[in-house]
Amino acid sequence: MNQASIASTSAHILPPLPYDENALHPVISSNTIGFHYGKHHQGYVDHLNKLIAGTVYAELPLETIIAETANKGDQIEIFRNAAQAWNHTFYWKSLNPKGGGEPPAQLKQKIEASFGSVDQCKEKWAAAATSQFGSGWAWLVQESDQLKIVKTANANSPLTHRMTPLLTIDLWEHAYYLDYQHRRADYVNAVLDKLINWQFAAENLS
Ligand code: MN3
Repeated sequence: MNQASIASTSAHILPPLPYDENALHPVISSNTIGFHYGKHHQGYVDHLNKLIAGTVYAELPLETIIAETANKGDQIEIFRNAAQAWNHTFYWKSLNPKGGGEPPAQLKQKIEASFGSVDQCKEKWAAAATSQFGSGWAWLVQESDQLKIVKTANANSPLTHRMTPLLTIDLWEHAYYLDYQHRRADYVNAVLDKLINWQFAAENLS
């Protein structure tokens, strides 16, 4: 096998979107998805492949690259692109055209135990999302038997803090600016009410 074919077989690929680009309309437009998935997410994957070619990270799964480059100052570009590639795939799965509404029963019980009610969970999530200064992510996570809302800056992930991500909302301006401009709270609340994929969260419970 020559070098070129080794590189092409080990390269990370952009996973397919779980729905059509226009499926999240009117909460998130196909215009936003086209740039966000087709340019930003693709860009992180392409940049990652360039950065890891010929390095010790070249053959490793994405999660391993994230774990092994987190908090290593000299590998920060690899970490950022690997984490952004992972975060975006997780974000697309966190949304569903038929999302929102009531969580499945077992998840709902855990939400009520941790936050009081589903509404209180969503309020805390929206408050974290709107108070994140600059770019980042707002997550529903599981830490032992407790559910929590955490926010991370830039590419950072709960994966490297021993927490299990259940759902995420992208807070980078490219996620909402074409549709909502500066109104991040409107984007976050619309996602929580109409798109959030509670079924996916239930599948992620450990
Ligand atoms: Mn993004």
